[in-house]
Amino acid sequence: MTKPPFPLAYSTEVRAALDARRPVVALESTIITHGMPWPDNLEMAREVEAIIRAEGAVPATIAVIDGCLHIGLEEETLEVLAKTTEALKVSRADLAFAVAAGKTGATTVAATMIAAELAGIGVFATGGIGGVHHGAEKDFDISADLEELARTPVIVVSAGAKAILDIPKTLEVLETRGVPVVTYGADELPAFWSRRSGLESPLRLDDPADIARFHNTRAAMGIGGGMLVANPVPEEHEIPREEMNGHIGRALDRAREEGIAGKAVTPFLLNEILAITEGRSLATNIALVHNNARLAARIAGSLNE
Ligand code: PSU
Ligand code: MN
Repeated sequence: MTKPPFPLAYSTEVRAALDARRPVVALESTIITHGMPWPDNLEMAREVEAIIRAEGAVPATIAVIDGCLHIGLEEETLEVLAKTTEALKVSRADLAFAVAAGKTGATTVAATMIAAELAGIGVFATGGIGGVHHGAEKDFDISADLEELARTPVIVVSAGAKAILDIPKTLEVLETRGVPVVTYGADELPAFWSRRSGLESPLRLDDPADIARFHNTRAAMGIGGGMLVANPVPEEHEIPREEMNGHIGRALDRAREEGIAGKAVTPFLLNEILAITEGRSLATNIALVHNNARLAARIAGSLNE
């Protein structure tokens, strides 16, 4: 194999699976370093990997460690990453910066999609994507995740856009940029912690194999870009929308009072909501990531057929 032009490392398990064309699911690392507190973050990361293996696929957690882009993390590395408070949160703009400068960077949805495509991995599981923030008409805070979905051909399995976002505006941007939004098994788009958003899903599919077929058909027709799959959190773990709306409102007020901006907004809001709900939001977040990992593994199983 030719040497890559920058530091790149595959875990043994991922390399073997890719070579044998067995199903692989990419996983992001910002959710580990910036999305959940220690030690729940490590436990979540391990469980998600175990769920993917139990479904017959191989997990590829993606991160930049000391300037090397890792596709799949060995166990010890995952633990070091979960413990660090130093990791950068890297997106399209700064993924290469972390590599060039020898830094440790956790990959967002956007950066994970880039790495997945580079590795030839077609599907990726996360919690929620970034999107259009409330008040974006004033501060232009729109996540680079949306742009990435428009350009990079990877299926992103999420529980919808995080409910801290302006979901109608997020849907509008996705539509403008030609990103299919497919809700799995429901007509209504989910809203992360809640099964309902009050918005009809643009598309619906009920079978992982149909999602894979849709993705492959887009590629065959030369239609570029990725796809967002929204997978509603299981009912027993959801926090109903009416209740979440109150918590989210309070968290948004705090962010405004404290002048939180830029990359810090999403981690701040998640942390605030964790405190307000006394940990319930975290339990739901973990449950929905598990659920997404399972679906992503099933889609991955059909992608190469
Ligand atoms: N989903 C979660 N928790 C998270 C994130 C997603 O359940 O922490 C992260 C993802 O990495 C996503 C990022 O790409 O938040 C969005 O950040 P921003 O809004 O700054 O683009
Ligand atoms: Mn932002």
